[in-house]
Amino acid sequence: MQARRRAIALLAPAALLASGLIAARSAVAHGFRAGALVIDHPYAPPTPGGARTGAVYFRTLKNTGREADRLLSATTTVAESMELHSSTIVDNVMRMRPLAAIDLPPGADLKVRHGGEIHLMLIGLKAPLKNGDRFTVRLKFERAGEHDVVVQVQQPRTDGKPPSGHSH
Ligand SMILES: [Cu+2]
Repeated sequence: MQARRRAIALLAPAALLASGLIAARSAVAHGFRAGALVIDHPYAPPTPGGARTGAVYFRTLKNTGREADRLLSATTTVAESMELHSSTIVDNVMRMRPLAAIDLPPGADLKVRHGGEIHLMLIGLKAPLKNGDRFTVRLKFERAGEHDVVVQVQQPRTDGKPPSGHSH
C-alpha cells in the first residue's frame, strides 16, 4: 500500500503536465474572505501565446452579511488593466460591455463562471497565462475595501458545454 501510494505520487506531476483537465480537477480548491464576502476559487483559463486579453472568474462570489456591497474594480500585475464585464449573446455573437460595478446585495450568491454572464477582463496581458500558474488580483469593494486573492490558471472543465468564446 505504501509503495503504491509513492508510485502514484511520482506519477502525478507528469499527469498534471499531460492533461489540463486533470490539473483542473486536482487543483486544490481555494477561497478568500473579505469581511462578509466570500470569494470562492478565483480562476483564469490559460491564454494562447500572443493573446492580449484573458478573463478571471470565481466559482462563487457571495455576500453573507446584512449590508449591500459592490465590487468596484480590480487590478493585477500580470495585465495593464482589468475591467468588470457582462456578456450577452445577441444574434449568436457574444457582446461584452464594461460594468461600473458588480452589485452584491445581502445574500448574493453570484456564479462568476466561464460561459456565464459576468467576468473580470484582463486587458494588456504582459505574458501568456500558463496552466498551473498563479497570480494575485486586488479586488476593491465599496464596503469591504481592498483584498488580494490568488487566481489559479487552469483549463476550465467544460462539463459538456462548449468552451466560452472570448475574442475581443
Ligand atoms: Cu470581456
